[in-house]
Amino acid sequence: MAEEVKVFRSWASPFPLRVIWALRLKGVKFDVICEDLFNKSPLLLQYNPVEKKVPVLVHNGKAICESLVILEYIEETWKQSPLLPEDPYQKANARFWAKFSDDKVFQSMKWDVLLKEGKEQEEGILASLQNLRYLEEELRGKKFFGGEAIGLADLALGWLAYYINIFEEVVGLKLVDQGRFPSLVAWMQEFANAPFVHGSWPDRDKLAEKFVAMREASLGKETHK
Ligand SMILES: N[C@@H](CCC(=O)N[C@@H](CS)C(=O)NCC(=O)O)C(=O)O
Repeated sequence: MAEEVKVFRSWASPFPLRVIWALRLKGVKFDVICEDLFNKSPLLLQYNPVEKKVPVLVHNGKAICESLVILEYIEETWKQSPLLPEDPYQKANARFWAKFSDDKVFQSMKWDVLLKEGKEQEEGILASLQNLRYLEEELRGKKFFGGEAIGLADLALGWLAYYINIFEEVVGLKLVDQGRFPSLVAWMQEFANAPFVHGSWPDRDKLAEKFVAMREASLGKETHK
């Protein structure tokens, strides 16, 4: 019997892209269900009743939520093209950087740089630059966070290769440049060039429009507090 593999995503979110990339990289066939997050489908609510978020992976009727948890599930279920090294220490390291992506890099960039202004934004910029410096140091001398091949940390951080440039444009500042972050810039290019990444990014102009609207709504809300 054919396997059922479905990915619930939204058009703009970077998190489902991790799941899509992992499945493509491993050559697993899947269907995509694109959710309107302002009008979530009964199926999404059924499959992710706790968080009600995308991504959700549905594999033969079983739902798995949280993108980093889904990546681990994919890795254990489809063994080809491994995302994690054998060595326990290196494995722990890859998981550390994947978590760092969500806990620090995404947090500081989206919530503090994109959606704030003034002092809060300045602090967000400093925090973002520090986080990027950590990534730069980790990457130095390596092609990918996973070494010679793309691994779990690369998929987790892959959103940077596209979204950071749009965040920068919307906010009107440059965070990542060749001079300060040569390894990171090279990694962003290598990652974006990977065959499984091609054609996966959301429309750039539409994303920029969405982030401008989010920023305006966030600042508007704050000034009327
Ligand atoms: N930590 C989650 C984050 C997922 C997430 O924040 N998804 C957002 C889209 S960017 C969502 O579905 N939001 C819907 C909502 O909050 O109602 C993951 O990695 O899967």
